[in-house]
Amino acid sequence: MVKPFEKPIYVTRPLLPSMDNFIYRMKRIWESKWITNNGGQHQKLETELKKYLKVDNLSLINNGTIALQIALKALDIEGEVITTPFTFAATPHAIAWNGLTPVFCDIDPETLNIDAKKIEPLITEKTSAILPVHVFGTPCDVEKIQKIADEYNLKVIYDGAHAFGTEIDGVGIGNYGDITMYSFHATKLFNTVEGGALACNNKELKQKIDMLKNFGIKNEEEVVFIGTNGKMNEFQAAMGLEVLKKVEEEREKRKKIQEIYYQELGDLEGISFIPKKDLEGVTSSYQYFVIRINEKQFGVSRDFVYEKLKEYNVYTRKYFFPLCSDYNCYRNLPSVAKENLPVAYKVVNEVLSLPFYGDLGAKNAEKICDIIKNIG
Ligand code: T4K
Repeated sequence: MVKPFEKPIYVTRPLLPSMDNFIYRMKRIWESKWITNNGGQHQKLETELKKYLKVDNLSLINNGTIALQIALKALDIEGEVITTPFTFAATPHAIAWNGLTPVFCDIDPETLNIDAKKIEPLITEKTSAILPVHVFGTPCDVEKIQKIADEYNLKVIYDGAHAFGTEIDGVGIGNYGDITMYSFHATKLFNTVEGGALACNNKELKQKIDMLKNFGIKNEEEVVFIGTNGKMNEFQAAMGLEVLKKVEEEREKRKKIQEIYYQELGDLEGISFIPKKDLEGVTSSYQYFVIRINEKQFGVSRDFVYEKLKEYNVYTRKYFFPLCSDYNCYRNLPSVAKENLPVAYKVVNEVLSLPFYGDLGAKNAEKICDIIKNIG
């Protein structure tokens, strides 16, 4: 009989740096009296992340949601934006907050990313962009999406909130589309407490993003765009510089936990992994570990497993339940009709994000598997 955990086990925990190193950096910030607006820490982090993410242009932003809003502004997006209903609230909200209409497209049953085959029928004369999400860090079908965008003259903004470090055949995920957004929220593999960034492959666009995040200011005497305040401050950037030092070690720890989940849960009937093990050519972001539970085969539903795990003090998450297309604020859009989104409506009742962070450790991961095995 497996006993409940003494302390709660959450879906994730933030990766925290050495406190001594962080304090050392704080002292340097104090001495400099420069605490925001493109300071030294900010500049250093931007340079280091550019290398780590293998992108040519990167602009740090104060969080991923504002970054998405800025990306939409930077590309002068108007009218309708095709996106996925299987994502965090921030994705469609950024679209709607910019006065645009999200158009929800169904998802691929394997990757749970937007189904590129279903994008074309949703394009109207009002469509100006596609905003796919690399869900749980799995790359979208970037080639097919780009082909559609080229054919219909659409912009592509990727929500790469989960895709820090994701690569396709060694190419950083931020090199695809016009702009890619990263989130550096506390719950992400790499964090700056709150934070984010935009990657793009064009210097002029990076300059425009830099101005948009700073009120549209070009210089002391010229304000050239309706900008916002999307600046990352020195404390966030200092956190990022210290967290970055620990990211590789964290990825290794997560890799081991992932192996345990694969090994222990792989043979259970009715449990599958999202994405499938070892996607060819893909370097994982190790952001989430997600299973899909087929109630008929496993014997009990996803919701049953979620509730049962709570009794053992394990707090999994049903990311991304409910679908964004089910929120009150989007329910009246024509694209939310259930018959248009059959895969998304099925999948959203089957997914479960298991605890996944380095400090979880092998023993706890094994114990979580034992609990799950005894439920089914
Ligand atoms: N696009 C996508 C696809 C996204 O997933 C997100 C964010 C965004 C855009 C927007 O990016 P940001 O504007 O956030 O940069 C969390 C995060 O707040 C959110 O950033 C993230 N996605 C989303 C998937 O997860 P919640 O509401 O689930 O967070 P919360 O507070 O319930 O935290 C989850 C668990 O993490 C807790 O149960 C315990 C643990 N935790 C959390 C925090 C904040 C800690 O141990 N310590 C902490 O400080 O949204």
